[in-house]
Amino acid sequence: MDAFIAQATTDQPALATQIAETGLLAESLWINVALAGVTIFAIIGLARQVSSPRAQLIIAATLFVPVVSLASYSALISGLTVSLTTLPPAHPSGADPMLTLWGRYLTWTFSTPLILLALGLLAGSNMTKLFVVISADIAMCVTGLAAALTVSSVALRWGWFAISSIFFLVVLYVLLVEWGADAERAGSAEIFQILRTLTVVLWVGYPVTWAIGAEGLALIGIVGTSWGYSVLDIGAKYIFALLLVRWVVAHERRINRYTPAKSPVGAD
Ligand code: RET
Repeated sequence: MDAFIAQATTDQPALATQIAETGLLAESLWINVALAGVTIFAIIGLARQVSSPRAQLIIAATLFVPVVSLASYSALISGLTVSLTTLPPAHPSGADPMLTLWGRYLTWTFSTPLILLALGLLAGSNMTKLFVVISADIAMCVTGLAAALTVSSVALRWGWFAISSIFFLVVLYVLLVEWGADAERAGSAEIFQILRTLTVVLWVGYPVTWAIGAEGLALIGIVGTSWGYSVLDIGAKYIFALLLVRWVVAHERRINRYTPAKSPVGAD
């Protein structure tokens, strides 16, 4: 344990320097630190007039998305959640140790459930669907982290990728089928449809980036992969958050009027 901590602390400055010296890579991270900061201030500014607990809850869930993002990108820049990984010899990225920004996959475990919580509350989802979608989403992120960190064989990496994708299908099903109908009843369909389209299109971009990026087929290198995720994050987190909060602020009364339908009580 001591040796592990010693290695982690001595590697950190070297990894942070390596990132800082790879200009385009560092920029892909810093741009998100800046935009996450701007989004946090914008949400706080917009949300000051909101007084109802339900609208406040949606905004609080949304606010923590850029907060987690700020922490995530800061950890990557400081070399804390980055490693040099020796991939299996058959991996297309080559045999040299590769810089793996695994902190991204780790922190999605916290940011993506918040996105789904905000979307589910907006759509007027019941607790069961919310629980299922968030559980599947966390499982998707954790198995995605396993895909990136598995070095024993290329096949196992893709095995984890496949498992993660199955959980992703559950998330997509709830977003596309279940919550669409809920949002109609809740009176939030107009904004829900916009946010859902934004979310589905951008979220599909993450596994695609993984597959063609440095972790997968290596059709694009580490810098290109990092920019891929960074650009997706700008849409899936900051633009998403600002659209959502702006709507909630303008339609606070509509959100307040709606309480999710209780499941019918059957004879038992
Ligand atoms: C991975 C690889 C394994 C297969 C699948 C993936 C999906 C990732 C997704 C990430 C979304 C992240 C967001 C982050 C915002 O903070 C893990 C890339 C299916 C959908 C929106």
